Amino acid sequence: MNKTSIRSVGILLLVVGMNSLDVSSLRLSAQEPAVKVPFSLADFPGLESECLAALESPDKIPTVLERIESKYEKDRQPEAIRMLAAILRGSDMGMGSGWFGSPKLKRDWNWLAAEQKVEVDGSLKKDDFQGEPMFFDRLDRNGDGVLRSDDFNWGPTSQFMREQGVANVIFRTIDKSRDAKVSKEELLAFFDKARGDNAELGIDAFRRSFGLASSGSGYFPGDEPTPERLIRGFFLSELGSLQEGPSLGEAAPDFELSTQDGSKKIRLKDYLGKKPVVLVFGNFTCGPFRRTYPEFDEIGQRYKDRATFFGVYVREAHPDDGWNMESNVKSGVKLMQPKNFDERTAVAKTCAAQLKYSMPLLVDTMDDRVGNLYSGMPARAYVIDADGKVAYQGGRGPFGFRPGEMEQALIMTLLK
Ligand SMILES: [Ca+2]
Ligand SMILES: [Ca+2]
Repeated sequence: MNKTSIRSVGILLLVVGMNSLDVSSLRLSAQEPAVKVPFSLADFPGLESECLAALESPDKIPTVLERIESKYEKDRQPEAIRMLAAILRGSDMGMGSGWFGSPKLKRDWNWLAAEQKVEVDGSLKKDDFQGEPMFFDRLDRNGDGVLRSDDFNWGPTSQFMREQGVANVIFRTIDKSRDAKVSKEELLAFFDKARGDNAELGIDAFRRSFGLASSGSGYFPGDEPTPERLIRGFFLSELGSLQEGPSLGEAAPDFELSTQDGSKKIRLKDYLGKKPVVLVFGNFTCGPFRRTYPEFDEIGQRYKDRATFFGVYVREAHPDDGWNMESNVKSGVKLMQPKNFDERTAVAKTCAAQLKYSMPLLVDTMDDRVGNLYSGMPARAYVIDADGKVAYQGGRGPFGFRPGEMEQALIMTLLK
């Protein structure tokens, strides 16, 4: 980080909201296969114990890698294989590593530019925008009054994403209560702590208060996983679904799930073919999900008359009997992986109350059917067109879980 970006940090704090992006996600994207490849653990008997044994004796790692990777052509590996290989190779878990890839979008800036009849490398002013002014304002991510390709770039090189990465570290440091809001008291407490014995806060002391230089892993102290923890979490689907979800343009797979209060069963099919449908997958023990969900809920309220929103509650990512997180304990979130549907529903109910869900929250069944059908674990967002086809599959959480990106996809669905 250079001095300019450190100086802009105070301003960013005021203007940039919270999302799930960590500094660790500012990495290059991995190569992804164009076609999804089916994956089943049944093809690899005994793989988990083989992986765990290889961690004990690292000279066995190449043998395990050979076993899993040789089954597929190099550019057609299923996401689960890429993830497992990344763990075995000791890769940092961040955007671009393992199965943390790009979102799938039916409509992007190129689509919008063609629709609005402007050049892809040109720009679009508000007066020339064909559509509601509110849509323009929401698409204009950096608020400079024109739409350009950079408003739609969610990749690691975009200036906006770099700013958000920095802003998130600052925000998380000051938001001691971890409720995704900075209060005046929290800001003053931060100021008092950071200035030390001085009356005012200088730039060096300000910068050092965030530990930006040492927060390379993106984890809070005590949260960084061991490779063994990652292997176990992988095979429990706590790191994420081993499946990849529907492709873009595919009919949204149907499901029926109960709401967290048990008041009704929702069948997806009954809501398709009218308005777009947005699905927001998540679970309470996923810290980035808790921090980010409020933004999804705001979007849900903003478009409540134009689209149908459902939350889907899935398997815990960080239960106390799995990859338990110190940061969860500090936030008062400590629970075991639910063993039956009643237990999962009880956690979903707590989640809905604490995060103030305004959209219905549906609870996935214990076989994780919908979480696997949509690859929704630990957190992920979808936009389904009014014709029932998948228009947006956000990247896997935590790194790909981006409310702003989902909102742009939804707006473009509504513009069509
Ligand atoms: Ca702009
Ligand atoms: Ca707070």
